[in-house]
Amino acid sequence: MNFDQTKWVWMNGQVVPWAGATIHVSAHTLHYGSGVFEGMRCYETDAGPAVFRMHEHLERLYSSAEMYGIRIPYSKTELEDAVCETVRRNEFSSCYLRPICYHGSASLALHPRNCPVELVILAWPWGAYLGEDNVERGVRVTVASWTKFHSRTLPTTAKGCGGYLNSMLAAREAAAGGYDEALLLDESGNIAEGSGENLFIVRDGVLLTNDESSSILLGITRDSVIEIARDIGYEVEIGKLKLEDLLSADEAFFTGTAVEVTPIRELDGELIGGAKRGTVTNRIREAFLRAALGRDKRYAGWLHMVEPQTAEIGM
Ligand code: PPE
Repeated sequence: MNFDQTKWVWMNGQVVPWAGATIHVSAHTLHYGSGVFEGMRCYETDAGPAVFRMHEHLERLYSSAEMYGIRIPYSKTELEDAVCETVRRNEFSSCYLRPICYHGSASLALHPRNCPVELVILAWPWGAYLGEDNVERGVRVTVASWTKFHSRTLPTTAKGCGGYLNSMLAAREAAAGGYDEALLLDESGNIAEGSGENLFIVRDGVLLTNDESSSILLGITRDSVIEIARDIGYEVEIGKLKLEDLLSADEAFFTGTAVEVTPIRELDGELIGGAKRGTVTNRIREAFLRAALGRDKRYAGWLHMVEPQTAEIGM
């Protein structure tokens, strides 16, 4: 992760130097996690940088904000322009983007009624989230002893800052045990998701994944993979997933903006699908990257070009 390559930050309507993008230690969000955020990727296409599914990510930002009673003080178009400006000002051809909207400083009562709503957009270059080698080899995963929070605890479909303490505990536990990533189960013991990813299983050529009834964040990569897989001709079934489904799977992979499509090699020391290479996973990963890089016309609508376009994207 390279923050040192970022020069500019979009903060409350203005582009400010990285070092000047600060908030006060009395900010409500610092104490209580009262903010919502998004993670998006901007890819380098032949027609210039393009933000993958910005529309859906911003829709989710508004909906996360609504669930926490935060009123975002900008229109969708203003935010789209702000995201593009952040990429342009930093002169990135590709990057990760992190819009975050939070309660600032005014009071530390739990109800943030007097606290201003602030919005910041960060951008930085971010390569393979779980390591370059792991994209090829697959990641080693452990089942977390922490349970994924239930939707009666916090809205699981919202990307709320405070909710990530749950993911952080699981990720720390996995790292302490020498694993690459944690898998969290829901309150019923079914699989929920990784600390920052959704899960797919491949069994007999069919893709299986769960939904919000298993306390997951409804990932935009998950949605893209479901569509891409069906377009290739794979059947995709959505339902509860148990650990035994994962252990008996032919292949398994994580999806998420940061990890894109990353194969899972083993779960707590058990190899998934033996030692054989995940052919379905590879096909899905390649098709996903072709879409994100603007090399498949069918998915051109998923790309938001950073620079205004004069001609259609060439394929
Ligand atoms: N579940 C969780 C809990 C999650 O955080 C993410 C994204 C996903 C599923 C996949 O969602 P989507 O990106 O829309 O496909 N995690 C973001 C943050 C990861 C981080 O460590 O930070 C991400 O991938 O950008």
